[in-house]
Amino acid sequence: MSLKVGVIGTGMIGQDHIRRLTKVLSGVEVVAVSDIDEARAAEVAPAGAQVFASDKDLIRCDAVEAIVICSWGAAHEEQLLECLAVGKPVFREKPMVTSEAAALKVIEAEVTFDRRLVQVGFMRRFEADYRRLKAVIDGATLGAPLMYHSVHRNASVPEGLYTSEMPLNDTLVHDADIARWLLSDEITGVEVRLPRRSQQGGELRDPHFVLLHMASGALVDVEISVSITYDYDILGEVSCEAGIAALPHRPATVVTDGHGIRQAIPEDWRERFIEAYDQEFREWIAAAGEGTATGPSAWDGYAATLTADAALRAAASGGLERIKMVEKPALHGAPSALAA
Ligand code: INS
Repeated sequence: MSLKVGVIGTGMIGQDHIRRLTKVLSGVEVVAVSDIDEARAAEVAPAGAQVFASDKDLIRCDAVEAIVICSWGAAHEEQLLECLAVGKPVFREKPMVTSEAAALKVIEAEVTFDRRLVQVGFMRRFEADYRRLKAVIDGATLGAPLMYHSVHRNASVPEGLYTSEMPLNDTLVHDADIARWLLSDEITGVEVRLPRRSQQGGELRDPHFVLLHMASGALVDVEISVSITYDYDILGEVSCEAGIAALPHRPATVVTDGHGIRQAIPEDWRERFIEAYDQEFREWIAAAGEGTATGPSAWDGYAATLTADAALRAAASGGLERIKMVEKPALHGAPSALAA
């Protein structure tokens, strides 16, 4: 039997997920679609799917068993709370919400429901290379992780849509989440340095150099470049006490010609993380079919929101901005290092 899914938000990532859910994955059917732009929703809705003008109606529709939210901005909070109110599993693209208060409301609603329903779209955790890297760190053959170097380069970002705060509250959240997950640690403070400004970014402040302080004392440095022009380049290397573990370069055809020997790099995140997104949804479908959620949780969404807020403060203050988390609910796993 197929899981009957409603998709809210049919922009770039929403359309990519509809393609994935209808053409790539099995055991799932997109039965409803909604968007503030109803015409666009109608255009991209798979044959037979109902098109809703209101996201609330889609969430409450009896034919919809689980929801995928890919909408933009402040609507997230209300949509998530609505899914939790009706007890339907929900996949929420990152960022989960845009304020600490909203994140806490989502956590509280899920704890009250007493079952995990929310999965947040941190797709890197589903990629085989990141999973192998984590297995090496967890195996502890290299000793404790001391530093993680994360490189996050976008060739360009959508003009007009991608605003000057987004390197820190939209792009950085991936590195923050993967650092917490790889090192099994929490972020306690954030510093941001602004290097010489790139002329390629137009009005945007680019690049950013971010330092994440972890509860264990490990440090994570992150390069965020969003106008690097060449391609979508993601790198990661963990320095441990007795060795280094790094992400491999993606396999690609080796081309030799008059310009030299080279291998192509993916153009954008849809191509770079295509398998990760597929696996993320495979696991979401399996859990949602059981009426629950696994993978990145509302707690992880909360941690990302706090990191983004601290990073924005740090960019303004030039100093170290501390993060203080509430006590971690049992529903979201073992108490964090910060809970005490
Ligand atoms: C996208 C997406 C990408 C990230 C981009 C961001 O929404 O999350 O993975 O590299 O910077 O704007």
